Amino acid sequence: MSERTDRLRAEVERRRTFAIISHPDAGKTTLTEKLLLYGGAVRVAGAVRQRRNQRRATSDWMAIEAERGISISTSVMQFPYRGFRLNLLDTPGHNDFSEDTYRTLAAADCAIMLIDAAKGVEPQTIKLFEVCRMRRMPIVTFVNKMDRDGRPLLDLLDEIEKVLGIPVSPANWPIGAGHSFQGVYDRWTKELLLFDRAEASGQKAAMQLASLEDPALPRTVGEEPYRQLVEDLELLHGAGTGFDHDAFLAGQLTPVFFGSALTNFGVEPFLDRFLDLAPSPLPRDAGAERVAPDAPFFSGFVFKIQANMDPRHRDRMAFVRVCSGRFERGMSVTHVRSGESFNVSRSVQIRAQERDILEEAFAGDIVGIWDPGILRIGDSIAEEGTIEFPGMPSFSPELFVSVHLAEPFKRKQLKKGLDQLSEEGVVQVFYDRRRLEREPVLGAIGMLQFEVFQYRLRAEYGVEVRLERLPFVRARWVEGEAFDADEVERKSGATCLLDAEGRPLVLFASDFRLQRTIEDFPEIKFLASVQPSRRARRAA
Ligand SMILES: Nc1nc2c(ncn2[C@@H]2O[C@H](COP(=O)(O)OP(=O)(O)OP(=O)(O)O)[C@@H](O)[C@H]2O)c(=O)[nH]1
Ligand SMILES: [Mg+2]
Repeated sequence: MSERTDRLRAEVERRRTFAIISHPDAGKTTLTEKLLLYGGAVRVAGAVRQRRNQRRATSDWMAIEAERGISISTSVMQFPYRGFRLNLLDTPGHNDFSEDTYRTLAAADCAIMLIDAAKGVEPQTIKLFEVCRMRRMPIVTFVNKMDRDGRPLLDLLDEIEKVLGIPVSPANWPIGAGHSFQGVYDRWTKELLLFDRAEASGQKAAMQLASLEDPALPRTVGEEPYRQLVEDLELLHGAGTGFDHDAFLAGQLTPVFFGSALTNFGVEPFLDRFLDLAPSPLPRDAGAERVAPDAPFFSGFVFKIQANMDPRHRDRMAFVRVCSGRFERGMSVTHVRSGESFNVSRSVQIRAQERDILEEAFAGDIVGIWDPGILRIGDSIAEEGTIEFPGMPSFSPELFVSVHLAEPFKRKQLKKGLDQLSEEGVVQVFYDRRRLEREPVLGAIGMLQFEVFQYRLRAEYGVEVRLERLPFVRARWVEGEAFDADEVERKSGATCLLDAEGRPLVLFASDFRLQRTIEDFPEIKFLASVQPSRRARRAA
């Protein structure tokens, strides 16, 4: 027993599970790629914005991502480094895909927040930071693109503190910026790390250790960068916030690192320090219980579902964040919502779209399992069938389209695609109350979601659809015995539909209409978000 507990503890200790977040284009995927490079998981890092015949980023593997050079869904990557086991989640920055990012944050224990040195704190970064703060998640800041001329760094730090309202503590400091960016000074070890330009950005950048006291240093790095570094360090010494590890773990202070993911400068020292800073998996709330990561039973939850990741095997994979115990291939687990048990005969470790058979996993790990047809985002699975982690809410969409099939005989494929893509959360799907599946309505937060839907429907299901914009801007689920869809439609001019679980939802053409309806029907509750219903449903 105790030997088993010791093993569990040791495995939990060496796990680090983190998400990379930021506004679009700050360099999350590029940094991911470079972390994989240093972790030895890829030999040559691919350029994100690929040109024809060039490699592309491991984590932006969907065709539409490579085409556009943006990430549209979270990629999961696992790799070992220095005895640690890393689970990295590369999230999409675009606002239209923010629900995917929110769900991913539930599976991470800490976050790396990227700031573009030239652009500073951008709107989407603020939103994501707020989500992390709500979860009291520790955040490490990486100021990226130091190879470009950016803003004065002290101003930038000031902006992070003011806009995000979190004290910053620079862990290292760059020497030179833009073309002259050549290294970082580690404020904790008091070492200066100078980088050699790599042959190509796909290769590691060699590093040399130097001392600030070395009289030859001004000559090596240039008089001006040297003078600036000494001056900045003095300023920081006087004014900078000291580092407090507990405050960091509580999400009340963020250490800041500088580097350039593109040229690899600063990536390695960042990774080394990050692993020391980042927490290993912590206990998690499951209803009234708190589940310890080294508890003697396996438990976890699904935070993402994706089908057709590998065009050769059209299958449906659920991404499970392990929260406790030891997961073992072939084990029998209970699907907590339905109480049904199933055997996890196929489980994989994921690296973007590549998979390796996974025999065992521990708290913090992300495991890919084949969905036996009952799993939904937010579902818990456990060795002991009573452990249930908080579900993932659906938020009411603000954009709506109706779906029209170009070839009527493909109705069956359309239905398959609709079911799958809505269960993945690509879009939400709603049905007419009377004609049911005839004319589905799609809901989304952003237009790009519809594009992805259309693209994937074509690529993965061979179905061509035309989408027609509907004039609604708000939707609310309704609760209350008194709800009578016909009456609400008649009186408020709204439209009532059913969601995929058969729950009524009302669409409004304006905020004014919504307000009026709320006033007209005081006995009905209008909800902007809902938890998945407890009812188990078997996918067709
Ligand atoms: N100069 C410079 N460019 C960089 C650096 N890091 C990334 N880039 C470039 O910035 C662009 C966006 O990089 P991505 O890594 O795709 O950004 P992202 O944050 O993953 O973007 P989304 O996933 O779409 O939110 C690409 O053209 C990169 O080559 C850097 O350190 N320096
Ligand atoms: Mg990306």
